Amino acid sequence: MDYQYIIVEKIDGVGLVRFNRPKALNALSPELMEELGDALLAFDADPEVGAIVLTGSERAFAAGADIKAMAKASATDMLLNDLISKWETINHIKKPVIAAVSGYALGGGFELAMACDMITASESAQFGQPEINLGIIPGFGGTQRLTRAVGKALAMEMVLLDRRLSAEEARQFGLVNHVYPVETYLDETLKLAKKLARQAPVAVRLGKEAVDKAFELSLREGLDFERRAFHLLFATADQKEGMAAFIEKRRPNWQGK
Ligand code: DAK
Repeated sequence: MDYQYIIVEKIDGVGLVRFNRPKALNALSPELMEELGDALLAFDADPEVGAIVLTGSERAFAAGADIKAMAKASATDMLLNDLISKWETINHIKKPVIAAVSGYALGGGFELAMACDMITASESAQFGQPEINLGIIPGFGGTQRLTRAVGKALAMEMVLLDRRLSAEEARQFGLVNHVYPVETYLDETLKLAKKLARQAPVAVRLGKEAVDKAFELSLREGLDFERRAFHLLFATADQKEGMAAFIEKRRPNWQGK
């Protein structure tokens, strides 16, 4: 598929999406988000792909939603122009998605990264919610996902005063899995993604769903969900194979069934 604002590639079971608006620091325009949604759904449906990586450039993962595309919008324009469904696609992807962040991850760029399952960062990564400087607030989870990770005090400072987080700070708060040198962050992220792509696919899918439930359900409901998913995995060929391989002291050969 030919895209104008993203570049997609498949590498050893990993679907890689690179944002490609370098002059605008990868500002997430409606057109880019439409292409991203399309690419995510295509990778999610592709049996050759086991994990997905989203990345930008060394200078910018993404400097936010495209301010120039929003500047003149009315409240009803924002409500009716279906921005939401383009952004929401990320929340419906079944395969694990890693955001590989270098440079700016601001506003919607940071929110998009937080909607992924893991974040890796280069040492130059900078995370922030600068919307307050534009007279608005975050609109895609920045007041919710961020607050759960960093707590109320720091979230208030970030949302109201544009306090930014370095890569290392974000790692300490559990927002970021790993921090790598700028030169290697993408290669290291691809290694992590290839590892994910080699795991038992049905167990990965249910594991991702179950961890996500921890943010959405009560503990009782989350535990019930986990138990059902655990039982369901005993209906898979991969559970039989995984346990047989352990006993026979060999590597498992997953079928994704
Ligand atoms: N939008 C459009 N263009 C942008 C941009 C952005 N967010 N960020 C940078 N650019 C453009 C600049 O306009 C400039 O273009 P030209 O003037 O050359 O044409 C070019 O990228 C280079 O930027 P600078 O010249 O400013 O570069 P600097 O190195 O001096 O500064 C910077 C880099 C990242 C600090 C600065 O560009 C900056 O502050 N950018 C804006 C960051 C920001 O405020 N981001 C938050 C945007 S609001 C929602 C979904 C999402 C959202 C809301 C709702 N729903 C689904 C409901 C999200 C909202 C946002 O993200």
